[in-house]
Amino acid sequence: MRHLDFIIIPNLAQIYGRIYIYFIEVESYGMKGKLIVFEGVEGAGKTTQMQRLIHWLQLSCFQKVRLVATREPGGTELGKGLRHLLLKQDPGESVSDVAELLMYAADRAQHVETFLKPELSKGTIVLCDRFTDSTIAYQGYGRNLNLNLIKQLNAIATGGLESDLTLWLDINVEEGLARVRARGERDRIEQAHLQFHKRVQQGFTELAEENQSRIFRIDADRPEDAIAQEIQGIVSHKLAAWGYLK
Ligand code: T5A
Repeated sequence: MRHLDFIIIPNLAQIYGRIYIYFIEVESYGMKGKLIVFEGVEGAGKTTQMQRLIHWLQLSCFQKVRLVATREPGGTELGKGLRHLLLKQDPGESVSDVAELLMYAADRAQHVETFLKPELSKGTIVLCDRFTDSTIAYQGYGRNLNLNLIKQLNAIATGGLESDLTLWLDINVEEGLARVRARGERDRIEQAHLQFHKRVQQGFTELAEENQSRIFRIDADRPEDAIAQEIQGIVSHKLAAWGYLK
């Protein structure tokens, strides 16, 4: 059995206030990378499960693979500024729905162009906390903006890049919000009214129905270990199918 060789830059998690762990490969893999996305409503456990998946991949990969973790909004320097503007509790004036949509699109365009595409072209496995489905669910279903327009905007921002696998952590909205409340301070979007979050949840539900080969539903209202094990099963199956595990 061969082990993944990696270098960890240890303090990025603290710098970004949450996961942003980065492994560096010691050998080029020579194939196109894969984009694995975590999606779900507030407090579904995406961050928790991404960290656990990284840890598991680090221990169990059989080949030398470059692996990075990132997020939207906020995966680039520009994105960090946009994230602050989008999520701060008291923006000083109400943020219009269209302005919000365009800021998420700008964050994504920068992220795709300067980070995701270069990484994927090196053969990297990229784990990303939220991507295009969040815009459809939050701005489309949640804010009631035009879905076709959002799909076009997503296409412009991504240049056609799509996730190879999306893990949708499905949890009852009230339960997710209760977890967020228990954690402490809530950001601008977490403070939105319950009906908004329910519409977002409906968006994820319909997206999963429409994209069954890409989106895997995970019951996230379970203990962390059970969720992590299911995710590991799905990801190892995919990695084998993609030729990463031999
Ligand atoms: N957004 C984003 C849009 O509106 N449009 C877009 O296009 C995009 C890309 C991002 C915000 O931007 C919006 C969506 C978001 O509102 P964010 O901080 O990245 O902001 O928000 P979230 O992704 O929702 O992050 P959260 O931290 O709120 O939720 P997570 O990551 O799903 O949950 P996590 O892992 O932090 O866990 C939350 C709490 O629950 C506990 C954890 O310990 C933690 O305290 N927990 C569990 N408790 C019990 N059982 C389990 N199984 C648990 N798993 C975790």
